[in-house]
Amino acid sequence: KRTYSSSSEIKNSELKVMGSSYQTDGWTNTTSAIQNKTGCNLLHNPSHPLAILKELIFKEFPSFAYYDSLSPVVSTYQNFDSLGFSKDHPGRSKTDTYYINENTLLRTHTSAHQLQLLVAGKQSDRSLLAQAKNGKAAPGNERFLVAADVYRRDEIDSSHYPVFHQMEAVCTFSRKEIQQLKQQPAHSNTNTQNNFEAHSIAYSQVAKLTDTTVIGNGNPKQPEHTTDEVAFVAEHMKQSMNQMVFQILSKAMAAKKAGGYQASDVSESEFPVRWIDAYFPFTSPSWEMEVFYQGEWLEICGCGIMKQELLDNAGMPDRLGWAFGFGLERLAMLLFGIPDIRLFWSTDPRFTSQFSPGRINAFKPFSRHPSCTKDVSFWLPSIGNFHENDLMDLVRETAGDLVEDVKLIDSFTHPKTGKTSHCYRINYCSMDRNVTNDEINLIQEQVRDQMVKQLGVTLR
Ligand code: FA5
Ligand code: MG
Repeated sequence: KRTYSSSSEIKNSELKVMGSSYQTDGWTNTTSAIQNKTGCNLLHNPSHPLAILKELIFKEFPSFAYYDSLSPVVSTYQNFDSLGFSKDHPGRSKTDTYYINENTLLRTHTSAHQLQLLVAGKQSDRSLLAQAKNGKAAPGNERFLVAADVYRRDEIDSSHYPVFHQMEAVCTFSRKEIQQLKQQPAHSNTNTQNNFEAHSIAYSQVAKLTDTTVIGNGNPKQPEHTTDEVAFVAEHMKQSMNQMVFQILSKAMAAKKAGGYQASDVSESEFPVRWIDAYFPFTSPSWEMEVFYQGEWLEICGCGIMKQELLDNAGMPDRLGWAFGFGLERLAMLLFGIPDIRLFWSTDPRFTSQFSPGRINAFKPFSRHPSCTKDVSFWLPSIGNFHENDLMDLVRETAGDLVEDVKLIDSFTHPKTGKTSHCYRINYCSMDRNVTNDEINLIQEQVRDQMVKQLGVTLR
């Protein structure tokens, strides 16, 4: 086990991810703790809450092709360039992204597959299309869903984990199709799936949902699109998403009424939805969908009208599209009443035995094992940068999943020397057993040791 922190250490070495070996370089920062997560495949266990939610979403889009086995290893081009991220976009930074090497990384979002799947559809690339689970890819990947694990260097707490899961949707239309769909009289066809009318019927059922969207200046309609086209595609997207959320919440409600839903406090009126203006390099206009849950607006999704340049690059200049990227954990936590994002990774039977395929039920919390906190105070290095995510990875690499959270609790700059001191509190806790103070002391010693070696800090 080692943390790849210094570029000299890892030159000419190899990193194995998902069965393939990659040459490392000065960009490599994928730790073995993260490497070990890449094959976990939580989405392939039908009794896992994330996989249950995934299947429920797939069912809401029966005419879409869907994918859930694409490798997390993608190129920098796929993850960033193909989506129009500028060369200096902060998302590309080593402090935010797990690189395998300069040109290869662990996808930070499922949008990394947008262009690749559109191109595969256009070129009838069998090897990729065959990976669609329901065989709906032919003739072109004009509408598809991708569920997958994504990786981001981030803080550690009950709602952040460096691996989480997203569901991407891409839905494209020819201009002719838009005209036809717009002219279809409402309620005319009960057999339509995923068209405008089907969703407008559903929309009346969710009329209580609020819509606060204003298309602001930084979020314009693209010059290639008419106002009418954008209005249609945006409406289709929002209604599809409202319908999906509504259907899934209805299932949760039904389960609750049937007596299978007790602990979690879901009720129809508790789930208003709103759309907030947002910015993404690959959609314009863009929005974030938020759900009101337990007194707070919770961001669950980013979405928007696809940049025409991406469709042009896919060889589909005659089509328009919408796309969304949902965070599965946040919706799953809400539906199943799961209080901590780390529980999704638990192998404790008290967690895993509570769920079964196709069923939404309330998680019954089991008693937590006692935790053990340790503080560490240090002076920042006088040369070079200190980035918090480096500390997060270092702690995770040393303590594994025993680390529950890491928080900055104090910071000050010495008036005379100008040196800055930080104090972090590390909370250690096991999901399945009691930890001893002696054992945690040993780990804390290793953490302190590595902080000096890897981060160049001076312990106090
Ligand atoms: C994206 O990842 C865009 N790719 C979404 C998108 C797709 C926009 C298609 C437009 C078109 P963002 O970084 O906001 O955007 O993440 C999307 C969702 O993932 C969030 O709304 C949230 O639900 C979830 N998410 C983001 N970060 C985390 C995290 N650290 N832990 C759990 N869920 C997260
Ligand atoms: Mg966001």
